[in-house]
Order: sequence, then structure tokens, then C-alpha cells
Amino acid sequence: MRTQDPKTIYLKEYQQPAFWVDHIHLTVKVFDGYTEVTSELSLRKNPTVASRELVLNGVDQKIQSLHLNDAQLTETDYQYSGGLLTLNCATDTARFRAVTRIDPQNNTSLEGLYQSGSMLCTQCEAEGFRKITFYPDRPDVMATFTTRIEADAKRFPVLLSNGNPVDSGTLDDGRHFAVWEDPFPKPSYLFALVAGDLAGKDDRFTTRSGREVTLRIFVEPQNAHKVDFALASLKKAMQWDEDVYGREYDLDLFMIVASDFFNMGAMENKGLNIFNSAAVLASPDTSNDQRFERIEGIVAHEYFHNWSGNRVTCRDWFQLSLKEGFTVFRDTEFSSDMHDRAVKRIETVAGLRAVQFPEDSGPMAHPVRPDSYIEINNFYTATVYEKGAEVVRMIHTLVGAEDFRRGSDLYFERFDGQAVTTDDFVACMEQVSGLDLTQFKRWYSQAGTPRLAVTDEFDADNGNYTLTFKQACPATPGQPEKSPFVIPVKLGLLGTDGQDLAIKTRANYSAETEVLTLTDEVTDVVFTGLTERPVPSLLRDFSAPVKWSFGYSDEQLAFLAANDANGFNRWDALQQLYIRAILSLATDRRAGRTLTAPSVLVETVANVAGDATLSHAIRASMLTLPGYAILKDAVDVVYIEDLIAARKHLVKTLATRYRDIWRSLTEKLSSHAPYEFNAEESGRRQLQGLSLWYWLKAGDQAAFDFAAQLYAGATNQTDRSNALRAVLAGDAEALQQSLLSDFYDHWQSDTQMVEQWLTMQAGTPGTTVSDIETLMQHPAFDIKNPNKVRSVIVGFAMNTESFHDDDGEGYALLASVVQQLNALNPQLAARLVTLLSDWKRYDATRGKMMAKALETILATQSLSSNVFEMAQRALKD
Ligand code: B3K
Ligand code: ZN
Repeated sequence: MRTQDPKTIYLKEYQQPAFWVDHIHLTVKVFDGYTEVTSELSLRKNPTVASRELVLNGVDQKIQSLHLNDAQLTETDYQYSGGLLTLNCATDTARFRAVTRIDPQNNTSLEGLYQSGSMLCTQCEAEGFRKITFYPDRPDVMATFTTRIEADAKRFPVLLSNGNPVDSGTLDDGRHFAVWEDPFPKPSYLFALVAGDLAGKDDRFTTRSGREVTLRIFVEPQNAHKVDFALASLKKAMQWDEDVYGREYDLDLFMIVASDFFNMGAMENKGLNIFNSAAVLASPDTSNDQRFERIEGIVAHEYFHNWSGNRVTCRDWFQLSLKEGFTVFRDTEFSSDMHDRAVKRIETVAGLRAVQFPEDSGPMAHPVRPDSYIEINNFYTATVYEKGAEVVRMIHTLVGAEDFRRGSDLYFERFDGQAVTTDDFVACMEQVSGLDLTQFKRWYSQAGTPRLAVTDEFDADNGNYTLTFKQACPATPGQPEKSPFVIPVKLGLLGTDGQDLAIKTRANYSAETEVLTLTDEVTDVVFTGLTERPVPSLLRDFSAPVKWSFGYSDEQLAFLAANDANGFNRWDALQQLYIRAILSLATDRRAGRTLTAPSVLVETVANVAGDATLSHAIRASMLTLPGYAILKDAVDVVYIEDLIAARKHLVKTLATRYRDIWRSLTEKLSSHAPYEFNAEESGRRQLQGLSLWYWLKAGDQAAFDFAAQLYAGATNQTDRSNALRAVLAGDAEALQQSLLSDFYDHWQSDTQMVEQWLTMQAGTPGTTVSDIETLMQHPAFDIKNPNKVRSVIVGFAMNTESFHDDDGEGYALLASVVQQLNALNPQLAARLVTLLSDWKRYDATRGKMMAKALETILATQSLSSNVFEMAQRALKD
């Protein structure tokens, strides 16, 4: 164990800095082997703070010289330890100048300035700017930036930073320079710099007030054919933000750069977004529909941050969800408007349940607005992002679309150019709507997924139907007791004919929005004037992120799946049936009983598969079984072999019973039309892919032949990956091997395709730890590249059957990879620790082995604070 644990930062201890920065002038000179950074800060005393201490963050800085108001500082004038430079500043305005050297070529943390392939680029959120120069690296310090970059003209012909280009020219020794000016005050986490030999492509967008904006995307030359889709997505996003939020872009230039080495998806730096190549480069031949959809969403997300994040930013990192929750809500709405709203809602909720719910019910649970952290990078979580977006969605539901828009207008106007809090956001919504959201704000401060148990009673004599809602929220780390949440419940009542009945009730319910607002631990709602006992359709569109239950019979769930007027709830009813069936099959297996899939479910599946009134995409979503993440979250103790066997049994039953349906769907859904990415076409391909997968599971030779042909004749990556996915899930090993090696031979020079190739292999059932070790020796693998690590290691951890093999070797492998990455890239290493964090849910033997892997990690020499925090939280009681 460490002798000294890293420091914990608390929200309650927030204090403004003693000095603000009005302007920073940066000069970055790139040389072989080192980079020299000169930074000149114009400082202004904060009159509300008594202290005169100037506190600057700085990590891995080799100091060349420091000046305060033109006086050179000597070592007795300042203190520099633990990443903090502190000195006394007697004047109310001051100039501070630092000349330091940094080493981007050897910066494998991918934070600050680092080398990605042949280019240099930056990642400053959350606290990377301190790796570039000394600065008050906190989001409440907002300054205007001027950035001068000097570098070799041949190696780095393109030199970029935030804002507008204001000067450029040549220097001696084959070097050149460029100067950029960003007129909008911003926190340091939004700073960006790129230097490289990049190909650019331009497009244009005219804003509604007539501003002509140049859109420019930069990529390594071999990727020049993969930029059009991102540019088109960007224009759609710009238009949408004007139409839906009245928000216009504010500079003359908007740039996107693609980088192969990147810790996450993308980064919203002002005017210069930097993207993980995998999240921006697209072509029909190398990206499947899912990837297109993801890219469109991420491009929009980063663009939307220009307002929700950049113009109005976070006061401190506890407020991260202020920008992330709101921006995820915005990008989700954008995607819903671009494609199919019900399908998007299904995808969002499936993701929330698979990732955020388990996070919220385990040792990593934390509020949407955390109270404390050691390493803020560990809090870029599904809770802050996705649950945060659900919280904003509930506000939207409660205040209504019109007031939500007025509230967001007020928010952007009132706080433009400021760093604020989630309370400030909510206050705007309160002001425009007149609602008191005090109790609602518990969604920001209380962790855990509330449980909502619903029961009913029908009084036939009086025509009264009563629903009783009981809410409770389990304890989470540091929060043993919870107070009731405000829970919006959108509902309908179905009559025997499957139609919605007219609803009359006494309280809490708005007939206009069909939303009932719960505020108490127990709420009775009486619906009047009913001549029959209805079937309730609850939490329509998943109106609140809760785990709700109602004692439906299988028949009632099947009835809802067939009739509910709410598309989302049709899907959800069937999901409940699947989960129920798989869990009961798992119990049967454990008890040694024979397995029989329930007939109500089996019949419902046939009805859905043949229901031509449903869109292809909805049918595909409804026919997709819940994954292990969701199944695991539904049981107290995970006996993984039982879950696997139960799920397989259900798949096999559906596959063999309906082989003719799968076959005919697969064949009928073929098309030779040129590839187009839109809701209809991607829905068709999705349903075909799924049908082929089922057909193949039935073991028909014709299915294997079809898949091999689909693969060979594919003119787009969606068909190709559908064929591969189906074949890899079957047991025709020779065919699997031949397709995989063909794939690599053909695509080895395409980075995105190689990443997919790695992911496919890591995820194939039957892959062993030694296969993974072999894959990690392959020339295509690089432990310093996060995409490659995610493809192989996360891909393997998602391969439930293999990763959880009872020899525990999967866990040990993961621990050793974390140990290696701890020194290279602590942020990525810490992410991987979460793959073991649900250890307590497994059977005792597996749980122990997983905990042991966590202990091994915790015992690592020179453990980073990132990994320390995660492993220690995961192991805590
Ligand atoms: N704001 C960035 C995420 C930064 C993560 C730093 N560890 C991307 C985004 O959410 O848009
Ligand atoms: Zn974001």
C-alpha cells in the first residue's frame, strides 16, 4: 500500500482563486526532443478573496525562467512542489511570465501536449493544461488566449489553435509560425493546439444572422476520403441548434481534427474540436450503420458544447454534469429528430440500464453532482453523462417544452461568459416555469437508482381504479439514507381492446401531458369512471430513470407488447418478458430442472417478427434479447454459467422454432441498392442482420452459405459486419477463421478496420486468455494506443463467457494490463479497473478472484492516483 494517499477534493471546500487571468499570451516552440513554452499572464486580483497568494498548477515542467512584473524570480521567491507553484503577488494587476520546457514526444498519458502518429495535439480537459504551462488550471478562470506556434515547416505544415488565425509566416532554419487569437474568454481546459502534416477539407455554413462560417476538417492524408459524413453531420447540428435552441455559431471558423491516439471520443475545444479518429472518420466501406449514427451524434455533441459548456461553463468539476448532462440531452434530441424517436429512446434506455444502472448499484455509485473526488478524470461516467441527461429530460417533462426553451434562453443569456453551477441551471427553469424544483434537485445530490413498486386495485362497483406507487432508494457509498425523489410518471391505461382509455383522476396528473408527478414515499392515485379493470402502461418513454415493477402476468406483458400506443413501452414490455424468462430458466438450471422457454414469450416473438405494421428498426430492437449487463443487474447473486445457459437456451428455442421466419426475413431484406445511411435503410439492415444471426443459430447450412456470400459480396461495412457477427456467433470454426483472415488481409492498412478486426476476435465466444495474449503480440496491437487497448481488452471483458471463465485467468490478465498501463496512461488504466468493480455480485469463488485482481492492482509500485482511487473504491465495503 501507499504510504501517503492522494488528496481528496471536496465540493464544500470550493473557493474562488485570489487572482483572475484576463489574458494569456502563449508561445509554443516545437523542437526535436523538446518543446519550449512561454506563457505571459495578465493577472487581476479577485477583490473578494483576502489572500495575495498566486497559485498556479504545473506538472512535468522544466523551468527555464519565471518573472513577475518584469522581475526575474529566484527559487526563494516561490515554492514548487506537488504540481503547485505558489508565490506572493503584491500588486492588484500583474504580469507573470514563465518559460518552461516539456516533452510531448514521450507523453504517453495523452493529456497536455502529446504526439499522435506524426502530429502533435492536445487534450486539456480536465486538467491537462497544467502539463503545458503554469496556470490556474481550473474552469472558473476564464481568459482570452493568443497562441503563437513555431515549428519545422516540413514536418508540421499545419499549425492550429483556438479562434481565428491572425498571422503566419516563415522563420529561419526551415521553420514557420502561426498566430491564433480566441476572442471568447475560456477556461484552460478548452485550449487546443495541433501541429502536423494534415489534409484539410472545407465546407461552409451560413448562420441565420448571415455569418459565413468556414468548416474545416483535418485528417492524415490517407483518411481524406472519410471526412464528408462528419462535415454533413456538423451542418445538420448547426442548423438544429439554431432551430431548436436559437443558438448560433460565434466564430468565422470551426475546425475538427482527427487523431489516432485519443483517450475518449472527442473534445469540444473552442473552435478546434479534436476527435478520436474512430469517432469522426466514416465511409460506407469501413463504417457500419451504428458507427455512422455514433459519429453523427458525437459531432453534434461536441458542436453543441459551444454553448452548453464553452460560452457557459462549469464553476468547478463537481458541476461537470451541468455541461455533459445537458449536452447529452441535446445530442439525443438531435438524433431523435434526425431519425426515429422511439428507436433512439430504446437505444438510450438500453444503454442506461446496461451501464449506468449497474454503476449506480455498485461500489462506484456517486451522485450526478459528486461531493468529492481524488482524480476528476474518474468521474466522466455514465452517471454524470447519461443519468445527468435523464435528469435534464425530467426537467423538460416537468416544465414542458415551451418553458424549457425559455429557461435555456434565460440560462444562456444570464450566464454567457461565466462559469456556473447546476443550481444556476435549475434556477432558470424555476424562474420561467414558476415551479419549485427544490425537491427535484435531489436527483443531483443523491446517488442510486430509485425503486418504484406499483400495485393496483379495482373497485368495479364504483368504477374506481387505484394505483399505489411506493418509492425507495438503496443505500450507496457515503449515503445510507435517501429522501424521496420527484418522479414524473407518464402513463396510460389500456382497455381490453388494447386502446387507451380516457383518464380522469383527482390529483397530481396532467391530462395534457399524461404525466403524474410523484413526490412522496407512497402515493395513491385514483382513476375514476372506469367500466373495466385496465392494464396500466407505466413510465411511458421511460419518463424517469428508476427501476419500476408491477405484478404483470406474462399474458399482460404480451398484451402490452402487442398493443401499447407507446412504442417504447411495447419494447419494454417484451424486455420484461425476456428477462423474466431467462432468469427463470437460470433458476431451473441451477435446480437441475429441464429448461422450457415460456410459450407466451415464444409466441410473442413470432408475432413481432411478422408484424409488418412495425418498422424494421423497431422489430429488430424488440427481437434483440437483453445482454448480460442487464441480466446481471436483475439478480442478487450472479451465477454466470446459469445465465449464459439460460440465455442460450432461449436463443436456440427461438432460432430453431422459427428458422423459416428468420430465413425468409433474411432473404426478403436483401438489397443491391447503393448504400445510404438513413433510418429506413439502417433499420432494414439491422433486421436482416439479426434474422441472419438467428437463422445461423438454428444451424442451417443454407444460413452459413448465405452469410459467406453476404460477406463476399458486401459493398458496405454494415452488410460485411452483419455477416461476420453471425458467423462468429455460430460454431463453424473453419469459416470463422477464413473470414477473419480475409478481413485482415484486405483491410490491414485501414486503422478503423483493424480496430474492428481486433474487437471481433476479442469478443468471439471461445476466445481464451492465451488467444488474447497472442493478439497483444500482433503487430496491429499497440498498448500505447487506447483504441487498440479498448478493442482487445474491453472487447474481451465484454465477452462474458470467456472473461468470466472459472479459472480466473481473465481477471489476472486484466490486472496485469492495468499494471502496465498505470505508468503509461493512468487515465485509461483507471477506466479498465471498472471492469472488475462489480465483483461482489458474482458467486463467492469468482468474486474472490476478481477482488484478488483488484488487490494486485492496488499493490502496484508507483500507483497513479487515478488507478488508486478506482481500485480502492471498488474494494471498499
Ligand atoms: N468533454 C470531453 C470529455 C473530456 C474527458 C476528460 N477525461 C468530451 C465530451 O464530453 O464532449
Ligand atoms: Zn460532452
